[in-house]
Amino acid sequence: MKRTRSKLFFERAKDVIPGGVNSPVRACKAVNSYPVFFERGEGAYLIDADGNRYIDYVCSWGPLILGHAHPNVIAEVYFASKRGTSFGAPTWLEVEMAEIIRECIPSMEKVRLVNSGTEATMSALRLARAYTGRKKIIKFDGCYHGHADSLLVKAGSGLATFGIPASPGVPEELTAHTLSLPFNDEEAVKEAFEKHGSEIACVILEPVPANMGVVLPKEGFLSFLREITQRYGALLIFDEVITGFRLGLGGAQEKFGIKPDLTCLGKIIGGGLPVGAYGGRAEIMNLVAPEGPVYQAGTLSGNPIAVSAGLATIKELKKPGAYERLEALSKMLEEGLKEILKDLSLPYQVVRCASMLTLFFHDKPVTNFSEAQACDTNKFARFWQGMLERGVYLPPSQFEAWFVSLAHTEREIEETLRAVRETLREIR
Ligand code: KE4
Repeated sequence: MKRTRSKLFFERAKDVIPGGVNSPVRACKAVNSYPVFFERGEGAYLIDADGNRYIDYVCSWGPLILGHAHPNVIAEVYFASKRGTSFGAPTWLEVEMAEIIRECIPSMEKVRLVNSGTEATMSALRLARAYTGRKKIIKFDGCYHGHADSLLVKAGSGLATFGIPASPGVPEELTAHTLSLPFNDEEAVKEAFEKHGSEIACVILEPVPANMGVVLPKEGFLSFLREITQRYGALLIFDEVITGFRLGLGGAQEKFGIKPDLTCLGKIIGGGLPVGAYGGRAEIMNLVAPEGPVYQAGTLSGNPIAVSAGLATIKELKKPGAYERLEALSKMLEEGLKEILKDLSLPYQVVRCASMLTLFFHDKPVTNFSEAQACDTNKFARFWQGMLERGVYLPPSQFEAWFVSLAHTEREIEETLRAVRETLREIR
C-alpha cells in the first residue's frame, strides 16, 4: 500500500508538533513505523489520506465501541451543535449522563464529569487523599492512569523504594508517595499495607489492565484488594476508563462483583468526544467543590456536544443483544487466533476479556508487567506492519488492546484472521 500523503503530512507535522503527533503512542515508534494519517472512518473501517481502507481494531483506543460515524451519534452531535457549542453553565444533558452512569454503575452514587481519563484519575486521587487525610497511593506496574504527576512513576520501584519519576519534569516529591507493585501480587500488597497501612490513601488499578496488553486479574485478587483496603481504611479506586461500558454496562465491577469506593470513566462515555468522569460513594463525593472543599474544575466539563455523543453511544449499548453480539464476534476472533497459532505451531498467547484482547508474542502466560515486557516486541512490530499492508489497523504497540466494535461483522473477523495467518507465516 502507498502511504505517500501520510509520510508527507508526518514530515510537516514534525515541524510544528512535538514528534508530529498529539499523543506519543500515535507516532508508531514502537512498531518501527510512521503514523498513518486518516481522512475518515466508516463503521469498522478507517480510510487513510491515500485512500487505503483498513479494518480498525484501535477504535480510537476504546471509545468507538459502535464503530466510526454511527448515524445516531452523528445526529445527536449535529442537533446539539445547532443549539450552541458550550454555555459554561449546566445543561440537562449532564444530569441525564450522570443519572445513566449511576443507573449502570450503582457504586457511583454521585458523579462529576470532566474532559479526559487523566482528569478523572487525577481528581479521584486528590479526593481520596482529602477524604482519608493520607498521602500515599498504591498503583500497579503496567497499569496506566493518564499523565498526572503522581501516577508517572517508574514500573518496578516496588517496596524497596517509593515512586521514581518516570518522566523528567515530575519532581520526586510528587512520586515519593506512590508505590508501584506487581499486578496480581497479593504478597506485595500485604507487605505494603503492613509497612505503610496507616498512610495509604488508596489503591488505584485497572481492574482488567489493558495498558500492558490485556491481563486478567487472578482469581480472588480484586476481592483481596477490596478486603485489605477496607481493613486499613484506604479507598479502592477502579480506573474503568477502558473497561467502563466495554465489559458490560456495569463495567468490570459488575463482571467481578466488586464495589469500589471511587470509579474513573472515560473513552466510551464520550462516544469519541472528550468526556471523563469520576464518582463513587456520596459521602466521599460530597467533599468535591462546591459541595465541599476539594477543588476540581473545568471550562468544558459536561460539554453538551460531547455528552450528546456519549449518551447516544450508551443508548445503543443498552439495546438488547448489544453485548451478546460483541461477545460473539470477539470470541470468534479469539478462537480464530488460537486456531492459527496451533496450526502454525506458534507458542504465542491470546488474552481476551469481553471485546478487548491482546496477542502476546510470548511463549508463556502473561499475568503482570514484567512478563509482558518479555514479549518479542520486534516480532510484534513486523506483525503490525504485515497486518497494515493487508488492510488491518492494529494498535501500534504490544502493550495495548485490540478492540472489537458493534460495526465489525463476521466478514471483518474472517478477513482479519486471513491476514493474521498470512502475516504470521511471512514473519515466522
Ligand atoms: P486520557 O487522559 O487519555 O483520556 O485517559 C487516560 C487513561 C486513563 N486510564 C486508562 C485505563 C487509560 O487506558 C487511559 C488512556 N489510554 C491510552 C491508551 N491505552 C490512550 C491512548 C493515548 O495515550 O494516546
